[in-house]
Amino acid sequence: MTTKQELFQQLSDGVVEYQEDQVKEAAQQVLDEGYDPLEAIMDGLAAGMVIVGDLYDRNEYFVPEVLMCADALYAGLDILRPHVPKDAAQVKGQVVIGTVQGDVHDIGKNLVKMMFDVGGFTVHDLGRDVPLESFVEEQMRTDSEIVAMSAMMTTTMMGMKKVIQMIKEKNPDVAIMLGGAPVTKDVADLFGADGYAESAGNAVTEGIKMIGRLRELRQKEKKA
Ligand code: B12
Repeated sequence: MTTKQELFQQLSDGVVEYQEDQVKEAAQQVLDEGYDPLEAIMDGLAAGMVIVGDLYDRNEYFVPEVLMCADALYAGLDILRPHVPKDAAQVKGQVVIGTVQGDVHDIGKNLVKMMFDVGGFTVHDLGRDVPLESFVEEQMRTDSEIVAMSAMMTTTMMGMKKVIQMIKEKNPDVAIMLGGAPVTKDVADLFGADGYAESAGNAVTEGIKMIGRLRELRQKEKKA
């Protein structure tokens, strides 16, 4: 019996050394041994990508290596993701999600999407490098309560502010959540967003709080 820590280490090492087969084997073993697939994704795969980020920052890795690491991570996610138990109690709401225009970083966005999905939300995923207007159009098409945007570069992050202005003009009731490495709570407040979460782990709790605040607001408006 291989311990949980050993398998999570194999997942993380496999992502860092872009060893897809090692990641696939360890992911399958996580399931065979009955360990928590969500924990394996966060403490194994995502933890490995954080190390990749450091190697990139230290110019030990460049775009080609990082791309292969991302492929290894997704190979593990494809095996583990379907086994993450879904909170099928009741649909908590609808979320439009995507990585903003000019930005192709989607690993973080896909982990947040997964958390909303298993958290019982209906998720409308626009993907990456999403034209700013598409967030507005998809929110109106689906009447989603939450619009969640991801950006991983300081340059592309500025597009979030434009989306918030466009959506709030059309429908001030929509709750807008921001996230991504360069995004902070202060930036989110400055841009006029309704919420921010540092990681996928607390994105759903923040989402539920935002919808709660929104519904309270509507109640007050009705009574007024
Ligand atoms: C992987 C990666 C890539 C991959 C992306 C593969 C993919 N499918 O995503 C590739 C190789 C394609 C890439 C390309 C580039 N990259 Co790059 N990349 C990274 C790297 C190493 C890791 C990012 C990652 O996936 N982390 C792991 C995930 C799990 O963490 P995360 O993304 O931070 O997400 C978590 C939180 O932020 C949060 N979160 C994220 N989104 C959201 C959204 C919401 C709503 C919420 C609530 C939370 C949330 O929750 C997530 C999970 O907990 C980072 C380094 C770093 N330190 O971040 C550089 C980095 C982001 N890249 C960078 C750059 C500059 C580039 C390139 C321009 C390089 C080049 N010269 O070509 C290109 C740009 C391409 C483009 N147009 O977007 C810079 C950005 C600098 C800046 N601040 O602007 C970084 C910071 C590296 C560096 N230090 O310079 N990159």
